[in-house]
Amino acid sequence: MDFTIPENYRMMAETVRKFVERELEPISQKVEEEDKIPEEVVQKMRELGLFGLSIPEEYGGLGLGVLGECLVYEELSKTNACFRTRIGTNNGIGSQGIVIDGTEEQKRKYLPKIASGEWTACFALTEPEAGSDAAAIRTRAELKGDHWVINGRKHFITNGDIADVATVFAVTDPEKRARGGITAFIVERTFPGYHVGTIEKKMGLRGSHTAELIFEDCIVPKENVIGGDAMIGQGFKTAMKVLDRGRLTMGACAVGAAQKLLDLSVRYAKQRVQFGRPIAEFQAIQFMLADMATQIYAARQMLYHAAWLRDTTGAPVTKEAAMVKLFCTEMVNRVADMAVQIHGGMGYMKDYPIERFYRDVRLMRIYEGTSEIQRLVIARQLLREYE
Ligand code: COS
Repeated sequence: MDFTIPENYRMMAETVRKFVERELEPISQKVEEEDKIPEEVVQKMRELGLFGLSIPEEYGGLGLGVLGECLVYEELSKTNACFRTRIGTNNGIGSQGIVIDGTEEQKRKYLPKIASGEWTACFALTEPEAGSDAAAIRTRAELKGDHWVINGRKHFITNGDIADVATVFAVTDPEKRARGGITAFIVERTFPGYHVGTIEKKMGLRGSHTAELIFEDCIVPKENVIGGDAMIGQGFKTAMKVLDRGRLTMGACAVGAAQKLLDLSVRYAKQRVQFGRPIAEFQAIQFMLADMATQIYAARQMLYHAAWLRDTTGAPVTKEAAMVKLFCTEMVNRVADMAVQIHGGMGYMKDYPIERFYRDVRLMRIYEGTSEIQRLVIARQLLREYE
């Protein structure tokens, strides 16, 4: 076993760590209050190549493997979560449909713009009646001559308000649905009939927006079916493959946030004096710190192993990705709870980042597949292994 992190990944993670410390962390509270990332900061993120971490070099990205991408996400997740969400859809769910299943022409047309951050990409699967049950989507696409006409409504779409291009999933054969009846389309914001609806009000993740996308007789050229004609009806599988990959990177976000919560908690416990000594000297606090550190260690090992497995074998690692998403996101919620407890009243105050992390990490157990869906995916794969 070789646990050495490749040098180029280590250097990239180090660059991002410094960028977080110098540029992002100092404005994390301001972004929270204004619910907006300043454009000049987004520009710096573009210059660092952060929008194209996962996109192959031949299409303008950095071409990092999943492990490299995870290391970067770990660092980026040590500050306000909106920063990694800003680049997250371009590297993950917004681009991966094209990276994994797109035609060469589609890759050449769209990926360079997504990788550079000139365009923002998003993933439009979820609908009011289809969340965990993704195959229940109602958005309909019908072929009329040389184009498709899409009608329907998507919601909770991360970066939906600012996206220039969306991967949109629509039913093309209502009989077949998940098995041959759902198709993935590349839909540009400027296509007729594409509308951004309400921006949703959330518990946290301020600075990052989720929005409704509404398609009213939206005209999409025939060549924008992801993967071309041969992939008509295969969109549900594309969605599942994209989510498999996203679940690993979500694990990295959880590990990074948990590490930051531990760092803040240790520092606070060493300087907060009660009963005449720093609270770090009390066993009650030490046990919480020990539990936090142990859980982070376990989560990080499984994350790196699953990412390495995916990079070296090229296999989808569906079961491992679901395990990573489940374990890491549940872990960070336990860690956040302990961090609040260690900080006491300060942990509940808005002047301090703990409260923000506590709200933001809660979403990780829900989006890109709830913990319950991860358990379902793991159990199904597991049972199949014993057939
Ligand atoms: N990779 C490739 N193909 C996959 C797959 C994967 N990971 N998972 C499922 N499929 C395929 C199946 O093999 C099946 O095709 P075949 O019959 O040809 O083999 C087809 O997709 C349907 O699969 P399944 O029967 O498992 O579909 P279900 O409707 O039972 O749903 C779950 C599967 C629940 C796993 C899916 O709906 C899901 O992931 N839901 C959560 C959605 C989500 O994460 N939403 C978050 C918002 S988007 S950010």
